[in-house]
Amino acid sequence: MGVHGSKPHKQAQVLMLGLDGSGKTTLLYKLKYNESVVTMPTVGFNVEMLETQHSGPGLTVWDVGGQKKMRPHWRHHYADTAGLVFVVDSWDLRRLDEARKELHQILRYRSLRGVPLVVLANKQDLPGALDPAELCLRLDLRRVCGDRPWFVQPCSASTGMGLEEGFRRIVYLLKTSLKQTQEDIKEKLQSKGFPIMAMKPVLHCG
Ligand code: G3D
Ligand code: MG
Repeated sequence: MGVHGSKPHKQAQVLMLGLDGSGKTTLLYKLKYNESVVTMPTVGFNVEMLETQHSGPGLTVWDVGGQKKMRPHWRHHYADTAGLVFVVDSWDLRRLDEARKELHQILRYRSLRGVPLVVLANKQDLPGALDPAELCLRLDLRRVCGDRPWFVQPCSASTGMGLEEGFRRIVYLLKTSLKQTQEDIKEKLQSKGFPIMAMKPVLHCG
């Protein structure tokens, strides 16, 4: 991929969620500016546009505050979300259960049905951090994701390791699931007696 700051012409909305302290803001700015920033707990949200190569859609990434009081606001972003990134602090075993519950609750929302998910297993630079396979088990991802396209990417927002791969993966899943979505729409329209000509592509991926 290669992620840059200039404005691309096709945009897909990516919602980045996770508990407070999991590293969302750090990784967004590491990815965008290759800079390590000193973060404060995010009140509200940060939003950045990331450009992708190979004719993929540009990504508008929403980093929404993860503190308990902020979480009820997450759902206001669901309707426009094309892809979901859930960031986990893989080192903080005490909060894994809380992360699992929040993630499961998010995935139950109707408007996020079938939306691709990338779990970023962050803080891999810390000794004792869970690896992706362990995290996958602890978050019970296989069961909760069902048919949803999903992937677990190990990363470190401190070093930058795995960040581009994670967002490249969401682009890949978006392209795949968009094809499915187009098929779903086609089926729905056909079943309602609409001609296929009435369908416009939502997003054109090369
Ligand atoms: P949030 O936006 O999800 O709430 P932040 O999380 O980006 O504010 O990060 C919370 C803390 O985790 C920050 O430390 C940040 O430096 C640290 N952090 C984020 N990603 C990593 C990582 O990959 N590795 C390590 N070791 N630390 C990380 P402080 O000390 O400022 O609270
Ligand atoms: Mg933050």
